[in-house]
Amino acid sequence: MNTLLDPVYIGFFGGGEVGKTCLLRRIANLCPFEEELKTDGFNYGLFQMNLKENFKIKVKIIDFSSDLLALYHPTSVKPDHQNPLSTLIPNLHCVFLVSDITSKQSLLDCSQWMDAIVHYRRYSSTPLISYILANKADLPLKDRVISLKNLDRWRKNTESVDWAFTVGHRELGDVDPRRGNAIKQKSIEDILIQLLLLVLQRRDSKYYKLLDGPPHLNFHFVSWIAVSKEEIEDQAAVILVS
Ligand SMILES: Nc1nc2c(ncn2[C@@H]2O[C@H](COP(=O)(O)OP(=O)(O)OP(=O)(O)O)[C@@H](O)[C@H]2O)c(=O)[nH]1
Ligand SMILES: [Mg+2]
Repeated sequence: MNTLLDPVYIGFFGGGEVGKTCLLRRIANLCPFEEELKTDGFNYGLFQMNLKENFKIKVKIIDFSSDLLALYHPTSVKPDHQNPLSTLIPNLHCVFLVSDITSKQSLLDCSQWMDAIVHYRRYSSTPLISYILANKADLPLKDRVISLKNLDRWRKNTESVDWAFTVGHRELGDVDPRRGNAIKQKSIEDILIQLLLLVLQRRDSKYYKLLDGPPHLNFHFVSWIAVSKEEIEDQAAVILVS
């Protein structure tokens, strides 16, 4: 008998052009090198994961445009007025705050997003796992302005962020430690698997225990929906129930 566990919701947040959409495309195995257009509202990626033979779980990843922070920052909307962020953020199990290793401003943008996330989750009872990522770690050392130390300091100051990693186009080759670039780097796929195991252990421990040994995770991309700013208010609610 197949058991379909409750979906896991993940959100990607951060400033413009840090590479959120490219990360999501990479997970979905969709043209990783394609020049990305600026995201208008949000992208929604649906995945399914099979755990051993009989457990399936839907993983829903939402990649929010950087523009939405200005539109729906808690200080720019009427208190308690429903908007796409107030609909989606309280239900997330995980947030990835994405910065760009070549931009200090991108860390400040993550701080602003985190403030908005904390605000919109103030009545939420869904436990949250959160990551700060410095993306584009494939770029040469001379272009980098964020070290893993900066990132970890940011994480500790923020208090509500659990993990810090650097990521970058794996396709461009692994970072060569002899060039002094060996800051802690993980592939986004490995990070995602770590996260899903955490969610399963914490939220679905009953099923996790039934798995005989560590699950072999089999991750499939199912579909991709791009939602424009015009459609966003209606679509946010639809995505929660789909
Ligand atoms: N070197 C390098 N460039 C990347 C990487 N990921 C993305 N880029 C480039 O960064 C630019 C922006 O990427 P997007 O994925 O569109 O950025 P975004 O965060 O979705 O931006 P918004 O939609 O404006 O919020 C593109 O030109 C990508 O090719 C990476 O890992 N390494
Ligand atoms: Mg984008």
